[in-house]
Amino acid sequence: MSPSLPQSRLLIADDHPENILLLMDNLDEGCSVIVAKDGHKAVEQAFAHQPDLIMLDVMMPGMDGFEVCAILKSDSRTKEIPIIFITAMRDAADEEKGLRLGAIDYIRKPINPSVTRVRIRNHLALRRKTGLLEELALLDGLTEINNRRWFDDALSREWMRARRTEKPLSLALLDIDHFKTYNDTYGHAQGDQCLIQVAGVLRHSMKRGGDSVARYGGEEFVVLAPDTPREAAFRLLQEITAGVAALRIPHAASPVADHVTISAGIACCLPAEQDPALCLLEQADEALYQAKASGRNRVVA
Ligand code: GH3
Ligand code: MG
Ligand code: MG
Ligand code: MG
Repeated sequence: MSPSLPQSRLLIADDHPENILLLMDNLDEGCSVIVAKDGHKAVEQAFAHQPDLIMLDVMMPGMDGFEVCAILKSDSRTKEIPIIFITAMRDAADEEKGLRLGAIDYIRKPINPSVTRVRIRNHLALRRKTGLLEELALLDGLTEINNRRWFDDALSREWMRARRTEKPLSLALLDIDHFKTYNDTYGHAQGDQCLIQVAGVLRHSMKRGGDSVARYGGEEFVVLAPDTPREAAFRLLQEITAGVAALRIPHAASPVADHVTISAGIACCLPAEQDPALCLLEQADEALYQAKASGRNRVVA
């Protein structure tokens, strides 16, 4: 493995230490290994360390490898981790069972070390690619901040968390003022650059761990601030609007300033069971409409 590749973390679960050692001797450089000597330990280690790949024996005391696989595949924290069975169980029915449980591969003991090494390498490369694609699927291609798909999940996640913790959840919709005129004046490519710069200000304004920002679509962005009362959200959004104004991106055709400005609408609530998360978006949209109607370049909460 080339040294520029990131380290891979492997979990090897087998009740016979000599099997673990044999596998460890045949791994590429750059792999770190966590071991488990029974099924319960394997589940525990997988949850604790989120390895990139799991090599799983079937016959182990307590909980067998099939049970381990079923547990890991049904938990959102571990279900994407590829599992390879490495087992002395040679029946096609067992192999079918393992693959049906979601394992990516099934290798019979005694292993062929060099073949096993290449299989592991290939599965790790595939995992890396899948992980990259999963990350890209949640990012906006132009601004490289989170996209709408990411935000939809984040909103329902935070909505449920806020219901549990009984803490107020704030959401703000932000929209660039007179952006159509900006494109008409400076061209679409320059418009794209403007979006990238505005997104940069938003990203750097997220100083608190739980706060997040996404491109909602077009020239609209959304900020989600858990455990944040309305006044604190208002201050955050005022900082953001000031930050965008401070970029001093020239916008000669704007009726509100000689540079690019944004408007924002804030909604804040303590989620109640009967309300859908979407009502927060609707309220923020209404506040944004008021910010636009009352002159733009402002925050309405
Ligand atoms: P308002 O102040 O009311 O928000 O007016 P506006 O002109 O900003 O609003 P409108 O919705 O009329 O126009 C939004 C513009 O944003 C139109 C569209 O071409 C532009 N836009 C949306 N996505 C992109 C993009 O990815 N790149 C560029 N350059 N422009 C975009
Ligand atoms: Mg065994
Ligand atoms: Mg708009
Ligand atoms: Mg706009």
